[in-house]
Amino acid sequence: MSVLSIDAERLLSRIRDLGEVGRDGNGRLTRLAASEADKSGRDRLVQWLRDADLEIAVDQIGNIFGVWRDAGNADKAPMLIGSHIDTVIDAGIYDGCYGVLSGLEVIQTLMEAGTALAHPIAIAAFTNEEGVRYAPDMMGSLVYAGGLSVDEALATVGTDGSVLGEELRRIGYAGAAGTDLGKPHAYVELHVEQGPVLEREGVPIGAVENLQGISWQRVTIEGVANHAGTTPMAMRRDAGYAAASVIGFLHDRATNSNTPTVATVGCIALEPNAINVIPSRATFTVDLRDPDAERLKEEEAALAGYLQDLAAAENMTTSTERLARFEPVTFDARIVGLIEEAARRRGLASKRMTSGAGHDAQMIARIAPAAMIFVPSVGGISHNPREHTADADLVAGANVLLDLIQRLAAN
Ligand code: HGY
Ligand code: MN
Ligand code: MN
Repeated sequence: MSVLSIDAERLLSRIRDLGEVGRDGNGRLTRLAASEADKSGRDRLVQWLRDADLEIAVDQIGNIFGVWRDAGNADKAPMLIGSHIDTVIDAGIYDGCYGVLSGLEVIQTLMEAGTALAHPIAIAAFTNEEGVRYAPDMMGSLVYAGGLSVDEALATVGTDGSVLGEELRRIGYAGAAGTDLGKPHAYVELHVEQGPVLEREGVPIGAVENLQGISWQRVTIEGVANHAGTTPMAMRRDAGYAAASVIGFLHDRATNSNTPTVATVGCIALEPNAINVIPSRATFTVDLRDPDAERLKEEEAALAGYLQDLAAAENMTTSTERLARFEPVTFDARIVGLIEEAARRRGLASKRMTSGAGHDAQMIARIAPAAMIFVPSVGGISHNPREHTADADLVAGANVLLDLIQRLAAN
């Protein structure tokens, strides 16, 4: 197999270019799923797919595909390279976009080299990977893998009251039924690590062998509004205080657990949200994660028990709504080994690791052999405008992807 290399400048300039699409007046990058900003990012990607003469398809949940087939492999299952281009709020420029644009770069490099492969190569930009506006996250790839019906997904109501299906129609990305590439031959996702491990150990390539379980819930606590000045402490049914005690419970339990369990309350709202009114209601999200399926269940049960005790002790009512629940996933051992081999052939050290973040790969692993390649995140920072990966690491990761795809699509 000839040792090709990607066009580094083409990849890096597209990452920077897409990273400017969807910035607000304060320069913050936010391309929430099916928003105007997401449309602009999608349009930019589709233009690059068109410029590369790829076959373009958009399915009913708005997943975008670019496919390179030739006469020799047109009827074979595609080798799929994917990720996402939607972002969180005030995001960095690499999360998701790096994997999609590297996939495009790999295809163009192979096309330009006239490489003949046994399988078509396709890239996917999956809809709503982040799940910030519409839960659950990884929604587009979950629908593609058959884990959620497209009708149910399209009917999802967002945090802003919008309906996903209507928004996809509004931005022009509600694809036709039957636009389906079918089960991929295999799936690989290249992604920035978003954590501290590779940088701390000075290793340029992560061969991701598994991904932790994810539990998202929305918790509502009902107290009683009352006067902030006249109500003695013993008489209060303060939903704000109750929410704070849950947050403290989750943080302390995860911190003191000596396990990889992580717990996050990322959204919270108090009603009536007035400086001199004891909150009558608190609504907040709980994100629990653990690589061990049993421990994740234990964490969910511990939260449920705490809420029950709290309600009794403080004379309040609590309720929970499940927003997302995904079991831990183990990736394809053969592909993980090929990632290590591809890194070694390029003189790059690699490390087997677990993904702390959710990714589209965990959904596609339900229908095809799948694995992920990580590259280091500076300071382990992500979901933050300071997210950064060195150009050399970005290029190295894309070249390992290039070699791996040639190997996987060879037969
Ligand atoms: O939540 C996650 O881990 C991913 O960024 N959607
Ligand atoms: Mn991502
Ligand atoms: Mn993300």
